[in-house]
Amino acid sequence: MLSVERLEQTLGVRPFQYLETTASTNDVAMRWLPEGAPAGGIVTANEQVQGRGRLGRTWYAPPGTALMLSYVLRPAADDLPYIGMAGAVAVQETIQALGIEGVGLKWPNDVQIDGRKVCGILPEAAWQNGALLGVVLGIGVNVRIDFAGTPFEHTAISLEQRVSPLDRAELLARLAERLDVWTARLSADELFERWQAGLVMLGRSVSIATVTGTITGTAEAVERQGALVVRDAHGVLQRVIAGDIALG
Ligand code: BT5
Repeated sequence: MLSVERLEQTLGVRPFQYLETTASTNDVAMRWLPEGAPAGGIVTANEQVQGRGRLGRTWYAPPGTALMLSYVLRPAADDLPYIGMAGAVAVQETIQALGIEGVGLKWPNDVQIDGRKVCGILPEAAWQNGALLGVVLGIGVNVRIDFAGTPFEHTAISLEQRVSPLDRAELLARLAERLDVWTARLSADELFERWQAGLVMLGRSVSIATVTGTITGTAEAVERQGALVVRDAHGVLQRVIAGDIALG
């Protein structure tokens, strides 16, 4: 069970907000930023009724079944490209520490177990008068969502399908510690290298839906700031900054 008392036990002195129900933890954290939300602060909820994915998509998580958090950063603007990487690597490490195998990253920042999505990541930056006020790193992890009969039956997975039972408050504290480590080292080569090493699609045939169309080819590499380099059917290298990748 998540509760303020339980989270105080696992998070210790870390500033946090716990909501039984909220629209989106990212929205709460975005409102907290101008009020002085500290780096490392966390917003979490038991239920999110308007959870958001990228590009206006929705995030599915019935009450009590998932870890949903928004982690506050006060980074330099130059470090913005690395924040999603830090989230993905921190989640991957947290899941691996549970003894779960087959954990990989799907470009740019999904975390998968055996090719099924277990976590989605949504970093959002807040600006004030042209200056970066802060960033909210939204993370949703499937802990015990039963996907049977949902549109995600064949593409998603929950942690408890591998290790059960799990304590969400404990899991949150462990993840927060890994986020502290990597968000303190956003521009470190080691973060990039771990992210790159975790990516499952390098060297494989992919198709990527971008806002300007679909690119098919071989995922050859990732650039230091996260762009994906794809060799298309004509042998031309294409650089993709944002999109949705699928195998084949
Ligand atoms: C993401 O978007 O994967 C980012 C999800 C971020 C969610 C967290 S929860 C805490 C914080 N507060 C928020 O409001 N959001 C963040 P994207 O790459 O666009 O993937 C979304 C797509 O994944 C959906 O369109 C579905 O196809 C699929 N999906 C939705 N819910 C899922 C789930 N629980 N597990 C696996 N796939 C899911």
